[in-house]
Amino acid sequence: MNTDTIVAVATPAGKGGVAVVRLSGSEALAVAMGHLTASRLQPRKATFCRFTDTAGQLVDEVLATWFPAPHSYTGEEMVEISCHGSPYVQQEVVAELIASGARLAEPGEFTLRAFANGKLDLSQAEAVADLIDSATPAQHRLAVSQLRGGYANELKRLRQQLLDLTSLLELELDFSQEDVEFADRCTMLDTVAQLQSRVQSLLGSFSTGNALKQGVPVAILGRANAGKSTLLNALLGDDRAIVSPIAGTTRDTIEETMTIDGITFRFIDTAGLSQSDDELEALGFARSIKAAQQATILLFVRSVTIPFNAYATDDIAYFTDQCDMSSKHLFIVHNKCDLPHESNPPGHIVSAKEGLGIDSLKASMVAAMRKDASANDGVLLTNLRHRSALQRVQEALLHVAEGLGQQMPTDLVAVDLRDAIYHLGTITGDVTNDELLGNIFSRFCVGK
Ligand SMILES: Nc1nc2c(ncn2[C@@H]2O[C@H](COP(=O)(O)OP(=O)(O)OP(=O)(O)O)[C@@H](O)[C@H]2O)c(=O)[nH]1
Ligand SMILES: [Mg+2]
Repeated sequence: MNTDTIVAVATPAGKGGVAVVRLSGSEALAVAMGHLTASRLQPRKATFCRFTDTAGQLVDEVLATWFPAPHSYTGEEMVEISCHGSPYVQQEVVAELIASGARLAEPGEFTLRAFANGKLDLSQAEAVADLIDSATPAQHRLAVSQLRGGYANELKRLRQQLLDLTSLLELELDFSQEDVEFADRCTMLDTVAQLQSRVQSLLGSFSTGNALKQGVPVAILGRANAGKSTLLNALLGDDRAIVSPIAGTTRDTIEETMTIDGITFRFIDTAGLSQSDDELEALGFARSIKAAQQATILLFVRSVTIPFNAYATDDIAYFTDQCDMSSKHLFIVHNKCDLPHESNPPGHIVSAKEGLGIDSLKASMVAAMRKDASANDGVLLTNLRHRSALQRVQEALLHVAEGLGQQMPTDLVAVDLRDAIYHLGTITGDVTNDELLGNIFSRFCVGK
């Protein structure tokens, strides 16, 4: 691990009122003091002074703050210099500090050092990147929960339980000559089953977590002319898609995002089901199926002018049969309610054209996602890397359970258990390697 002194602008590139230049490393204070007119800096107190170049010329008037190790973001000696946000001044300040012995930081290097010094675990460091990227309240809540919340605690608890189990098994191995069993195999199997079910619910929360992070995919499905494109436009409050009385107007999927009550939705208008054997339509329809399979919410749109039992249920089954519905919501939308119609079965009654029932449909989608998000005590898996690691943990736990169930020798069971701990450790960074760290921290910007 490098401990040389690094420097970078922490604020966004470009012109601004103020810019913050950060220094971290054992020489941070010395390097900074070579350019500051203050006689000394007090710990964690901003000092107003001048920043001069090596020739003693004034570069800017600044505020400098010293964060003595280990009470800083990185855990190292740090100095933050707030200067005026002119690109020229920022560049000069950084160049001068480099001339005095600092090195330009790599992307994410400050956070990497925070991780290396035990200030954050790896999943928390990743949450910092998500927090910086978050643009909606839902994304922000997920990042904050991963940074300081239930998710990190849940991982810690899982790890502790796995470690407890391992130490029991290892104790047995130590006394293997004496043929004693410290732990009753049934109790151990019970514990493993509990662990499996916790990992399973974390894995199960991924589709919700990922949807909230990336935008909840909503597929607008149904027959040609049902009013799907009109509904898309009504939801967006915008004339996004072409609408016409000709069946088969929409040939390709059209996607548009919108944030409602803090949750981002990705609405996907699709080509409608039709009887024709037009080749282009068939291609478009294959995409509709794919949109349905990838969606979290399916809006099945029908026109109330065609009796429900005439076809609609078969159409719905046509989509749902091709999807794993266990983590999806199906909303039936009875459209064109401004026209004369028979009474409708349960569902949402709307007129996309007149804008009737649209707000209540939106509110139901928001409510469905809020409910999903609060399941599993609000602990949601959002990170693809964590998901594959947890899948490995789950495989290893399955082997542990089999081993215990089949009275396998203790040392073999212990191997699988260590495997589970290993994979869990890759999430938190208890186990790590340079390639993994490189992948994660290269996502950051310079200065974080
Ligand atoms: N009266 C009434 N007409 C509607 C309503 N919604 C859609 N329409 C009309 O129904 C026709 C078809 O609407 P679209 O939105 O193009 O239907 P679609 O489901 O996207 O059709 P395809 O793209 O061909 O699959 C158009 O003439 C719309 O004006 C509604 O709520 N009330
Ligand atoms: Mg359409």
